[in-house]
Amino acid sequence: MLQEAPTSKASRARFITFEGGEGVGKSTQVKRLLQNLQRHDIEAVRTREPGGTPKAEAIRSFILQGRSESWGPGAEAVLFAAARLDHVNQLIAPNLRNGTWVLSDRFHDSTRAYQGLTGGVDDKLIAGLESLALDGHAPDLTIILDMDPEAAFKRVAERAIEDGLALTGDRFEKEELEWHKKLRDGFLSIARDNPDRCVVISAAQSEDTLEAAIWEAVTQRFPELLRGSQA
Ligand code: T5A
Repeated sequence: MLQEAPTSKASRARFITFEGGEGVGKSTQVKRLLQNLQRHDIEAVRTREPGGTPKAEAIRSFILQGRSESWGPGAEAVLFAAARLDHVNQLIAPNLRNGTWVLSDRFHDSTRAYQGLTGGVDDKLIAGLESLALDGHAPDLTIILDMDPEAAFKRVAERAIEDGLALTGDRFEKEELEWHKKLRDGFLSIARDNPDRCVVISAAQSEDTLEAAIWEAVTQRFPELLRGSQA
C-alpha cells in the first residue's frame, strides 16, 4: 500500500486522479504534487490503481502477471471494479471523510479507456461497474497526461537501460503501438466529454516544467490552496 504519513489537517479534502497511457510520468507527478500540497500544509495521501489496499494489490498482481488475460476485457473490467470497490471503501472514502486529500495514480477513467474504449467492453457494463465501485466518490479533478506513446516507450526504455534493467513490461505494456494510439485517443475523448472534471496536460516536457503546469492546474481548480484556507 502506498499510503503515506499525512501532514496537517484540511477542512475540505479533494480527490485528484492522474490518468494517461503507459510511462507518461503519472507516478513521478503524483509524488511531486503530494510534496507540493504538503508544503502548503495540506494533509494528503497518495495511492494507485489497481491497488492501494492489500486486497486490491492482490488483484493487481493477478491481472498484471497476465493471469486474467484469457478471460477477456469484460471479466478484467469486473476485476478492476472489485479492486476499486475495496480501494474506495477502505482508503479513499475514509481519508476524504477525515479531511485528507487523496491523489490516485489511475482510477475509473483507466477502466473506461483500457477496457471500454480500447478493449470494446459495452458502455452499460462499464457504467454499471463504475456506479457500484465509486459509490458517489467521483474525482474532483482528473489530470490526463498526454503524450505520443512511441515517445513514452522510448523514455521508459532509456531509463531501464540507464538503470541496467531488462525492459520486461506488464500485461498491457506488451500491446501493439496501434493499440496504444487508440488508448491515447480514448483518454482524450474522456477529457472532451468531461470538461468540468478533466484537464489535459502535455507530458512531453521536463519533470520540473510538468510539475509547474500541474500545480497551476490544481491551484486554478482549487484557489483556496493559494489563499491558505480551505473552501
Ligand atoms: N489498468 C489500470 C487497466 O487496464 N484498467 C484499470 O482500470 C486500471 C486502474 C497498471 C496497468 O493496469 C492498467 C493500466 C496499466 O497498464 P502500472 O504499472 O500502474 O500498471 O502502469 P502505468 O500506470 O503505465 O505506470 P508506469 O510506471 O509505466 O508509468 P507512469 O507512472 O506514467 O510513469 P513514471 O512516472 O513511472 O515514469 C516513467 C519513466 O519516465 C521517467 C521516469 O523517471 C521513469 O523512468 N519520466 C520522465 N522522463 C522525462 N521527462 C519526464 N517529464 C518524465 N517523467 C517521468
